[in-house]
Amino acid sequence: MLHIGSEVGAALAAGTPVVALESTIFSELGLPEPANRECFRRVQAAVRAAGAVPALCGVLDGRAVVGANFAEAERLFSGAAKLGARDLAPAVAAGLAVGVTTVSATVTLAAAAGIEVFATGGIGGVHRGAAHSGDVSADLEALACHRVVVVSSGVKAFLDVALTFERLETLGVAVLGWRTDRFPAFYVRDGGPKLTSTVHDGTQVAAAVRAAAALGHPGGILVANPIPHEAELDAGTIAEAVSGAEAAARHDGFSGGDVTPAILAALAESTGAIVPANIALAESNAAVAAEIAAALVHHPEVGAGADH
Ligand code: PSU
Ligand code: MN
Repeated sequence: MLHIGSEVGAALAAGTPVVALESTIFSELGLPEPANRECFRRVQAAVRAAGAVPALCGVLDGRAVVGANFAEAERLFSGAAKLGARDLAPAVAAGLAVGVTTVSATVTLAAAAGIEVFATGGIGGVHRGAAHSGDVSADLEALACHRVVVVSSGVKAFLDVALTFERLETLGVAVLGWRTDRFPAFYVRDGGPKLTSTVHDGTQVAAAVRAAAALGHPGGILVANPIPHEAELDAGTIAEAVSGAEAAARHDGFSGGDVTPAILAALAESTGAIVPANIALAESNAAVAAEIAAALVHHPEVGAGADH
């Protein structure tokens, strides 16, 4: 039911650093064609350039795949079924042909496969208006209960960043700013709440992972890496695009798991600079994740990513 690809399996056995990748962001539910494939090409190149092996995750023919090969990746990129953590078991049991995994599902699979580091663009979180809709991404709960380091540029721009940050605290997820003391706001470097921990390299994150394991901390660590300076967008433009995209998704009556893809698609259409910025931050997060994975491998006493 859990299939670990041959390159990833060999890397894990040999102690080569591995970085897990979700597949939703590389499907058309995350980015429009052909930017989705371009994003994957750059993300996996960034992981490899830092000496780590990428492990693209998804569900294919009723198996949860960790480390999709080239042909499997191609199938995932055109996948239309979005799987969160709770959807994994039913999808596998039903023999689903193609399902792309979100952050929550991928973190679950990474933990099951013994992969300690995961990279994405932005995690899901508390949606604006959640007091009414109750829409809170399963990504947060997954971060709280699996010992996996997640590297993201904060949370997606259209969420309620302050409420998401509060929820991370409630859930006990440690948030480390990567060379920043502000929680990044996805397309914009600053703008988020003040952080209590800042790290400057992979070794410092590895030390935090080691401490978390030693102290019995049950869950993961979120490393918040701001979008690269040169790719950063204007906060005003983003605010406007986000309200437009949100209103469009609401008007079209999307609910549940369809909300996020609908807003992402509307955003991508609204402003030309959004997709390149999304790719740039995902690529940067991949490089940071690979550095952390390498630091963990070089400090083996840091402890394996066992679940509680
Ligand atoms: N952020 C992006 N692109 C994406 C996602 C987030 O920039 O494709 C995806 C991730 O897979 C994330 C999911 O886990 O959206 C969250 O969906 P929801 O809000 O339905 O939990
Ligand atoms: Mn949701």
